[in-house]
Amino acid sequence: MKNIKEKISIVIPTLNEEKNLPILFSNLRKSLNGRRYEIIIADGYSTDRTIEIAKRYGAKVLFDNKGKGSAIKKGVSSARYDTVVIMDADCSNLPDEMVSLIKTINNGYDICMGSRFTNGGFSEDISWYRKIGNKFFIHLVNFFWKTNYTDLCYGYRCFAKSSFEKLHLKSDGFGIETELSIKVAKKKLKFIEIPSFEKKRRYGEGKLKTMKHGFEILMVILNELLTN
Ligand SMILES: Nc1nc2c(ncn2[C@@H]2O[C@H](COP(=O)(O)OP(=O)(O)OP(=O)(O)O)[C@@H](O)[C@H]2O)c(=O)[nH]1
Ligand SMILES: [Mg+2]
Repeated sequence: MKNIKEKISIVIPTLNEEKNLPILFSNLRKSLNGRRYEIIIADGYSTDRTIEIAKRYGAKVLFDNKGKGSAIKKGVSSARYDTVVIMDADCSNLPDEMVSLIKTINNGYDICMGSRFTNGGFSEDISWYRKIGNKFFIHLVNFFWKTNYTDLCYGYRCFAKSSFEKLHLKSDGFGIETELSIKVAKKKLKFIEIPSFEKKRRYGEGKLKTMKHGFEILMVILNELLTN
């Protein structure tokens, strides 16, 4: 009998990623050869051909107008399988790393976070000022919640859907990964980081605005400090 955890739901938030999707879908097919998986595109009402392309490749498409975090939550809640991967659409995350992410869940972890800053990880995509911001937030989180995270604001992750649902995440935007990391520590879930190589966005423009979304992430940390 096939192990049920071999089946994977891949949730990908998208906003105008028409040029990246064909490359991503074809790389996913190569990397996951032989595995059963579904792709869920959680789209923020793209105005380009993102939806047409996603449907052409057989992905399930959902819509959400609140932001990346909200789209991810919707995508995860519609996942058919208990092992869920979240990743970006811009070809920054390598599908070849997915098997290592999934293995950790098969081995009993609740969540596995890709890390660009642990031994063996790297980013071609992060600017020096975002790196400083990320480091500052990591130190805050590690200090307050006694964790040893080496990365925080990185969206290549795998988890058991049932564990994700226990966290009742509130963030609708780019604070979702930070809230997830903090709540995993608060709830004492079993987590692990593995090295990840973040490539440069292949096509199109990044949607993250450093100051605006940096502030959003800081608010997530403060809010988690003030609540149980
Ligand atoms: N549904 C939805 N997806 C979004 C939204 N904003 C960004 N995304 C998607 O979320 C993922 C991460 O966004 P990016 O713009 O790549 O953010 P980033 O990687 O920090 O920025 P770059 O390094 O410039 O690429 C991508 O797949 C985006 O298409 C949104 O408002 N709604
Ligand atoms: Mg990106």
